[in-house]
Amino acid sequence: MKHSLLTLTAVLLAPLAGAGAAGQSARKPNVLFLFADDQRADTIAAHGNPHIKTPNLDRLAGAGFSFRSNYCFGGNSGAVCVPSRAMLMSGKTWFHIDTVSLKGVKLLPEHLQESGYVTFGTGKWHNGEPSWLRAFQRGRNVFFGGMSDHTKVPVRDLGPDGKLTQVRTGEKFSSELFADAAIEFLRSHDGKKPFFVYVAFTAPHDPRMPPLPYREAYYRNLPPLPANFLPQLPFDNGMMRGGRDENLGAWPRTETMIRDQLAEYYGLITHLDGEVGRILAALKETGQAENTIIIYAADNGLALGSHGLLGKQNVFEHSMRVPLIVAGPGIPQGKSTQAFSYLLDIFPTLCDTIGIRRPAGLEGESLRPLWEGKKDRVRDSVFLPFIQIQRAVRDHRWKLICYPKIGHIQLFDLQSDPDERTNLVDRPDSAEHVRRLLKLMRQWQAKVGDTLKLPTENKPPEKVDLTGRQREPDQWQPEWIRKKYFDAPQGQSAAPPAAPHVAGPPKAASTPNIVVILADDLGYGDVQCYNPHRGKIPTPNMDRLAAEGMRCTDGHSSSGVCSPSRYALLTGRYHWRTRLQAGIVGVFGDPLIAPDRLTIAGLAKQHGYRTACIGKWHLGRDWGIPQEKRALFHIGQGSPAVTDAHRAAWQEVFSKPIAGGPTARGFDEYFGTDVPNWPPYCFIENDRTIGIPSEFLPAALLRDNQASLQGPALKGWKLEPILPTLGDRACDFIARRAKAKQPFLLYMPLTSPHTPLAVNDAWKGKSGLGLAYPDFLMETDAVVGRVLDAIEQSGIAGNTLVFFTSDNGCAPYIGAKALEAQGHFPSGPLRGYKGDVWEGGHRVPFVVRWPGVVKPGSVCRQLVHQADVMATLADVLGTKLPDNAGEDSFSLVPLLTGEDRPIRQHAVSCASRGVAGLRKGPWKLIFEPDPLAKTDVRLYNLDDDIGETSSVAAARPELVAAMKALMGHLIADGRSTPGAAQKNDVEVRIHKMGTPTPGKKAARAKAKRPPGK
Ligand SMILES: [Ca+2]
Ligand SMILES: [Ca+2]
Repeated sequence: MKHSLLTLTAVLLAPLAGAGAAGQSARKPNVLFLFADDQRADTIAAHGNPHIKTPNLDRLAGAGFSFRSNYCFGGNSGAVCVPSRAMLMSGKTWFHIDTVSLKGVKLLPEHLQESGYVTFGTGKWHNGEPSWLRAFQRGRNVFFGGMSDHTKVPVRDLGPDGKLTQVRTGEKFSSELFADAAIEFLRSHDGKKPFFVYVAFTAPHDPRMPPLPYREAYYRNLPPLPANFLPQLPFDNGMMRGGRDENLGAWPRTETMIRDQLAEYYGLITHLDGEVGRILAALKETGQAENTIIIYAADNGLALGSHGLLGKQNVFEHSMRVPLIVAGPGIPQGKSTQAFSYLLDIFPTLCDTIGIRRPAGLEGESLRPLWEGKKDRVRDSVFLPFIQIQRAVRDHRWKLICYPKIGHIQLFDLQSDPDERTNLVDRPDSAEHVRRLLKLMRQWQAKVGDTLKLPTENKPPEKVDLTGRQREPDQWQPEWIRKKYFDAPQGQSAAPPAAPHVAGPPKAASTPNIVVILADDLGYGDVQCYNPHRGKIPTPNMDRLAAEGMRCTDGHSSSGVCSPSRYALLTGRYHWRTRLQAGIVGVFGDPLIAPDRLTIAGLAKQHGYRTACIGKWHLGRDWGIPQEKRALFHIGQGSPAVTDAHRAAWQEVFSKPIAGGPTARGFDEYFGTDVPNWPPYCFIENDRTIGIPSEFLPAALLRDNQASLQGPALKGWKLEPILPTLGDRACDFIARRAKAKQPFLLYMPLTSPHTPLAVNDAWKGKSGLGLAYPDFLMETDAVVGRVLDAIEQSGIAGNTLVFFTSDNGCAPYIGAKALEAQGHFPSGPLRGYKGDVWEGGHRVPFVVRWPGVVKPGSVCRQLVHQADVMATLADVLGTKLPDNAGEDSFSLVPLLTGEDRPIRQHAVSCASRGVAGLRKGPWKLIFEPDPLAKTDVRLYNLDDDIGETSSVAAARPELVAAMKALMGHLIADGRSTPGAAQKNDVEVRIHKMGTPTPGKKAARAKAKRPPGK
């Protein structure tokens, strides 16, 4: 029965596959094996790295099955490539083979040849010529060795006589050279036999010298430090006395050096990715894709700053874990497994998948049952033996590393500590884990014949410090790398060649005057220079400031509304760490800034500054209103009659100082209106109202985007004088303080172009757009101009650092649609308006002018946040913030001094109703469900989709998971900058607010109302 079925199958398939013996084997799938050199497992975008671009590998991952816990089985040499490739090709561990020559062992390509395959090789072979000649029948651009200058690879071909040709120098970049050879083979293949094509790239192995555009792209957007970055490994893991990999950068490793080397490493990978794309395209073009198994893997990982290391000579995850993707007929698409696998499993896996016998003695397992769903694991643990100096074993949660030479043991809980940062070995409750894992390690040793004696107890290692140790570049490093990483003074790395430097950094501890102008509800597209094509309202003064300074195009407020954004700007801490999870501080609300919280004003005062706040506060005060009299203060709508009870209560409260305002939060002086469209309708100077409110506003002032809420007002209070009066006061302060020897900080939160849209006569109709808002915006711009003039005329412009920004986007209710109908788009290219978690809610104009430091007319495209003003100020003053201040603040000084690299890896900005948006590089995750896509969050790539039009959350589950985890950390740590963890004031809910709950409607309605208390 079995026999006849087989015969029937053969007969049915024969006409499709051609005739004769060749036809018999042509039914077997081809194998295209793409093998990278020194590529860490975490360098594929689709596998959750938002900082690297690997579009072709992403596509391959989407079309195939990814092994996410795939390892190299250690090695017996510092040149890890040699044993790794030997184990791959033989399917055996390094204990049982001659890794250098592969003498006497059946190799994967040899075995495939015997099963009717034609074998073709290009690229790196590090196990000697005789073994290559056994493995391959065809070959072009073959490189024998470990490494070379990528632009001068010494290569050889397999001649028609079966011998290798003389060495010649490749004329292209290594990856292109090997891709060319593979493509040439694919195009010329006659299809008579199935092929095994092995493309062994030398990238991203050093020298890390990708073609210039590839590294420039990453210099502009430097990858972040690895989470487990250390300046040095503090002990000798057995490789600290030599080893060329570690010599590629000075000790201690610096952030600049590591991030530059990462940029260069990522550049090599992105370039390699492009060549992979070309090969896959050729496979498709030639009609062979359908019947080809594609394997993508790398021989070993690399440290690149992790644990203070640069090499792969260690058994940490970053160095032993490698990518493995398999795609092809019968293999599920876009799926992955966390089951443990090894590179040496590939040999038996291919035998199993192709349907050929596996040679005796293979030590790996077939991985086919994993993608078929027949097994969820092929082993329960992973053993990583490295020479005679390191041994590691891991299970699904715990990892034990032994350093037998120094008796040191490390224990990591990979579940809570995937980056292997905290050694738990000396904790009392770890003893059981250590015992169990040592036993497991001995079982592995017995299985492979490893006789190395393991330590049984941890001996604290001796401290090692390699600072200043001499290093020599090897012959393959190109001139610019020698210059950059070897000629620079020890411990420093020269600047990346592509980063422009326009001016020297400020002197340590300089004391410029600081002016922060914060517009209110000014949209990203409302400022001409931000929206030259779709902005129709002249803003010559704001444009002039930008022309004299730096215009940031990716600057954000903490929220889409007033109070929360102001909180973050003044404290350098996200507002959502406070009670204000949604909405704004309500009418006559309590102070949002805690009395002991450091503000930018408090910091400046500590350094001898005179500090002033002139404008709208909206961060609460201790108004001293007795609970039972609150109704007499917060009246709402309409124009009721004023009673004696009203007047008496107002007299009582407004005749006393009002505590908890600006002068209690670091400002020496204050003048302004608390919130111009809310009561009390009067000016406040320092902690006193100017006059005692005794009337209600006339009804006419509560319409047409004027005042919003009825309440106590001065008799005859007018809304139009508010803005010009603030301008007068600011100019007066500047002129007064310019004469003093003391530096000053002026925080000027404008009341405009927020409502009341109280345009003065001189500006009425100026915009020609027939609406109050554009006229009011022009009036606002003129006030900014007056303040800039005052700085100029006082002779202090050269020593004054000016920030100009807005607390949130344009309010849609000021007539946004009518403006858009006339060609003015208040949010520019962005989606949404004030209040939104969309970019239009919180991406705002953000300009910095600092003559002599900031290059005039420069544009900064890096992610920045208003919370950054705090750390910037500290940096300028040459001081360090304490752990409990500016927890979410990153210094802008590198950007101001002309560096072009990310200063922050992430930023959070929320909707007024609380919903959080998390940025990480170009990615933005919104914690709100997308009902159409049925995802619980939305994900946008702002590089490609600035208008947030199509969520890619469904397609990027791993990135979504990584960003959710990041949000969890930012919340749990109480900070997003390095430093001691801090407590949030309340339980943070901004990442849960988008999730529907029974009480959601009520909560939304509450958040929409100005929340009173
Ligand atoms: Ca390697
Ligand atoms: Ca606002």
